Amino acid sequence: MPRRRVDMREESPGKPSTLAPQIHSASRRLGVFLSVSLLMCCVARQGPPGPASAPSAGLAIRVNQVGYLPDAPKVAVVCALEPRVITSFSVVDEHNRRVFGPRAPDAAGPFGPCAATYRLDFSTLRQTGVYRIEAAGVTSLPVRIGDDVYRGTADSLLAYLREQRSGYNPVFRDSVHQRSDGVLVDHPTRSGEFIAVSGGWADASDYLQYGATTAHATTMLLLAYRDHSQAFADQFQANGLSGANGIPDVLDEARWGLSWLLKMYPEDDLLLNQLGDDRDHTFWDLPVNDSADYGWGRGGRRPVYPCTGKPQGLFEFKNRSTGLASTAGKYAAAFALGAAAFRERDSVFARRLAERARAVYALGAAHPGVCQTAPARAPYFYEEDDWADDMELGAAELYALTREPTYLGAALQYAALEPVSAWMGQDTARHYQWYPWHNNGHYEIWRATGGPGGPGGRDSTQRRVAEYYARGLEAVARHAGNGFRIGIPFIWCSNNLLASFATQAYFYRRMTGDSSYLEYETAALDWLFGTNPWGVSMVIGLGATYPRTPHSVVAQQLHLQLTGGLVDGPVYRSIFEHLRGIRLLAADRYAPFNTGFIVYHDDVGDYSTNEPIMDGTANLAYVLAARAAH
Ligand SMILES: [Ca+2]
Ligand SMILES: [Ca+2]
Repeated sequence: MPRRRVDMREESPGKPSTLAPQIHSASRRLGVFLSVSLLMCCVARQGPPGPASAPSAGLAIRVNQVGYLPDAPKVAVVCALEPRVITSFSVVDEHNRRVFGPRAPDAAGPFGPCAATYRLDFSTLRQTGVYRIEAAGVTSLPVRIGDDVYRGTADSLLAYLREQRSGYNPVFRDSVHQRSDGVLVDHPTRSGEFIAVSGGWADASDYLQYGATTAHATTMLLLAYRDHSQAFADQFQANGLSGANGIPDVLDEARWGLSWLLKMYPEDDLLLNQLGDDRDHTFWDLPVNDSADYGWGRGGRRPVYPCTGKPQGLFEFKNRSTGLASTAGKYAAAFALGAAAFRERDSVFARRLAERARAVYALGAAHPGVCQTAPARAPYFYEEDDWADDMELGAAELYALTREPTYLGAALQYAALEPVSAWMGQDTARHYQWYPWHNNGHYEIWRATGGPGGPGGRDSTQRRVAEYYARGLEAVARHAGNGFRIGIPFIWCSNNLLASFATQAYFYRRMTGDSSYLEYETAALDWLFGTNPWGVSMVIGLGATYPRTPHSVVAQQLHLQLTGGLVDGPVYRSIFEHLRGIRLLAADRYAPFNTGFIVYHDDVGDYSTNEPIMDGTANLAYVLAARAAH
C-alpha cells in the first residue's frame, strides 16, 4: 500500500493538464482490444451502483453477502444509528414465509457509528435457500445458505492479481515496465548496473513492487493450493490470458510470483527488495505508459533496491533497516514451498527453487534483522520490525522440503523469539510493523511434525505452536466484545489484519479441533463481506454492495471493475484525517455511517480505505479456498 495516492493526490487533482496526454494516449492504445479483454480476462466493465446503503428508520441489518455454509455459525448484526430497543427478529424465505423466529436478539452495545448493535443468531437454520432477516420493520439484503456459496470465490480473487501483473500484462495485452526494470541503486559498489527484474505484481494502485509482500502473497497462494487444491479451476494460461493450460490458475499465479522472486535474488550475496520508489506517485497514469522519472527521463528505467542491512532512502527520509533476515526468510519460504509444488510438474524449476531456498535462508541466518522498504520523497514506508517470524517460516518450509533436522531446530528457536504476532491485542501499530500479520510458521511446524493424521495435541512441539496461536487469538478476542466481534486495531490496511486473523484462527482450529475462536473467525470473514457498519463487501465484485470507485487509475480511466481486489478497509478517523493528500472526490454515500471512530469511503480519492491491496487479496484467497473446499 504504498500509495501512489500520497503524492498523486497532491498533484493530480490540481494538475489535470499534465495528466491528460497520457490518459488520451493510453485510451487510444487500449481501445482496440478492450472489448475483448473485458470479456475474457481479469476485469469486467463497471456495473450499475449496488443497492443503496442508506439506513431505513436509522437502522440497518448487516449480513455476509456471499453467504453462509449450512453448518457454520450465522449471525446478522443490527446497527442502529440512534439508541433503540429491539425485541425480536425473524428470517423469511423467498416466498416471504417465516422459517425462523421470532427470536430475541442479543444486545451488544454501541460500536462506531452504531448507537446500539444487536446480534441476530440464526445458526440453527441450515436449509439451503435464499432468505432475508427482518427486525423492527427493517429487512436485510438477501442471505444465501448453501454448500456452494464460496465455490469459485478464491479464483475470483486471482483476477485481481492477473490485473496487477508487471512485465507482460494480460489486461493491457502489453508490456508493463518490461524493458525498464531495473537499475541497481544504493549498492556500495555496483549502483547504476542494469539487472533484469521485470515481472511480478504491482503492490497496490501504484506500481511499486516489493519482495516482502510478493513473497508473502506467493506463499499464501502456494499454501492455498497445497491445502485446498479442489477450490481452484483452470481457465487461464500462464501469461494470464483466457484459456486452460492444464495447470490450476492458482499455480500459474504462484509461478508468476516465484519467477519474479528468482530475478530478485540473482546472486547468493545480492538480495533485492524493492523495484521503483515513491517517485512513482508523481503521475496518475496507466502502467503501460508510466511517466515516472527516476533520473533517467520520464518513463525511463526504474530503480531496484538491494537489502543492505543499513537504513535506506536516497533523499531526506530513511527507513530503519538493520539486516536481511525479514526478506530472506520470506523468499526462502516461497522458494521451498514452490519447490514442493512444482516437483512433479517441472523438476528443473523445482530444483532451482530448492537451491535458491537454501542459499537465501543462509543469507538471512547470517544477517539477522529487518530489511524495510525504502522511502524516497515521502516519509511513508513499510516499517516491518520483526524478522524471526520470517526465518521461522523459511526454516519450517526447508525442513518440510528436505527433512534435515537442523532446519526444524532453527524453526523452533525462531518461533520462541516471537510466539505471538505483536499487534494482536494492541490498539495500534506502525505501517506493516508486524508483517505478515499472522505467522504461517507455527502451522507449518505443526504440519511438518505430524500435521493432519499425526500425533496432534499429544506431541509437545505441536502443543507449543498451537498455544502460540491461541495467545494471539485470545488477545484479539479480548478486544472484540462489540456487536461485530471485531478486535483488531483499525490501522491502515485493517482488512489485511482481518484476513490474517481469520487465517490464524482457521489454522488453530485445524491444529487442535478447538472451536473456541470460531465465533471471531467467522465474524472476521463476515465483516469482510458486509457485516460491518457500512454494509459493504470489501472485495470488488463479490456480494451485492462492494467498492465501485476504488483508488485506482486503471479502474477510473478505463472504467473497469477490478474484480477480486480486497480494499484496505476502514481506518481510525484520526488516520484518515492525518494522511497527506486525501480528498474525497464525490458525495459520501456512506455518510450516515461515517460518524464514529472509524471511517470507510467508496471514493477514488481515499487511498487510506479504498485502495485494493495485492498481499491481502492473496491471503484472503487462502481463507476462501478453505471455505470453498468445505
Ligand atoms: Ca491455468
Ligand atoms: Ca516479519
